[in-house]
Amino acid sequence: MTMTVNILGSGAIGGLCAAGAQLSATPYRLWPRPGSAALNNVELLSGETVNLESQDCDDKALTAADLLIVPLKVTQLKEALKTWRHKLSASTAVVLLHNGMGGMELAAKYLPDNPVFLATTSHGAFKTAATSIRHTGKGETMLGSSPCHTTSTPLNTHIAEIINRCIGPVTWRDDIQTALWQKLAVNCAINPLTALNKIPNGGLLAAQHTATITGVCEEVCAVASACRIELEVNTLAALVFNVIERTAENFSSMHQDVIHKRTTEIEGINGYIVKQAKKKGIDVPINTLLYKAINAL
Ligand code: KPL
Repeated sequence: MTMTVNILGSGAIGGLCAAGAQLSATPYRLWPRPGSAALNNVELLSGETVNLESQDCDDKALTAADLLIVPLKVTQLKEALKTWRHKLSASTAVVLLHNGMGGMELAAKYLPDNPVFLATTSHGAFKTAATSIRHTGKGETMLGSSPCHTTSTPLNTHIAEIINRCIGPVTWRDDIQTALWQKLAVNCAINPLTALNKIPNGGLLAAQHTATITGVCEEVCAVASACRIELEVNTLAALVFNVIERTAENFSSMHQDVIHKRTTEIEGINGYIVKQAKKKGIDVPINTLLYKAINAL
């Protein structure tokens, strides 16, 4: 059975998912946010443009034959899940795909019975206009089932296969939480620093940023450990620098949000570290500084 992929919002990552679905002949629908236009085209890394031909979005409820991909900011998630829970059957699979943390808890509250999956991607993309996306960096996607939800092995395989078509290559992670914390560290370091300094990701290779990046990694490790996720500082710092090198010419999503005066994802990124650190009684001065500096912009 081929599922119909339903993609929420009009963001850059949603656009990549739609292009991937179309190119792999997977039926899909784009559901723009009320009041905003649906995405129209995606420029691929090859320079070729995909004109999106989404199926009609009638208002019928989604079923087990549908997959809902939610590539929204974590700040938009609560409202979206509150609206969408009435349109889903309990067997509709849902994939949350966002930077930062907090999605799993919201899904546990608003979609407790659905098979929910968590994903994180390192693909780079941005909006060149309200309805146009450009893919700027090849990445990969980590996928796993939400520890707060029940999924089955055949469904896991099927969802991994579909996500692979939409925004692959996909690696299935039984320890998706660890993958999410690793990506959190990457975002805690790169996103606020690039936004505050108004530089592309590669600008962080300058020696003046090394101590801050390493300090962010140390703090994330300490908080992760208190949350029972074991990460290693040197490995984490190496990962962050690897992403900086691979995405050197890209502008981080937070930098773009700040430039376009959109709400940033700071709450779910450094804000999440600050909040967890407070609960656990850990000092995180660097993350706190970055969090406050972005909020002061
Ligand atoms: O995820 C990203 C983002 O911009 O949000 C990184 C990995 C930092 C790439 O720019």
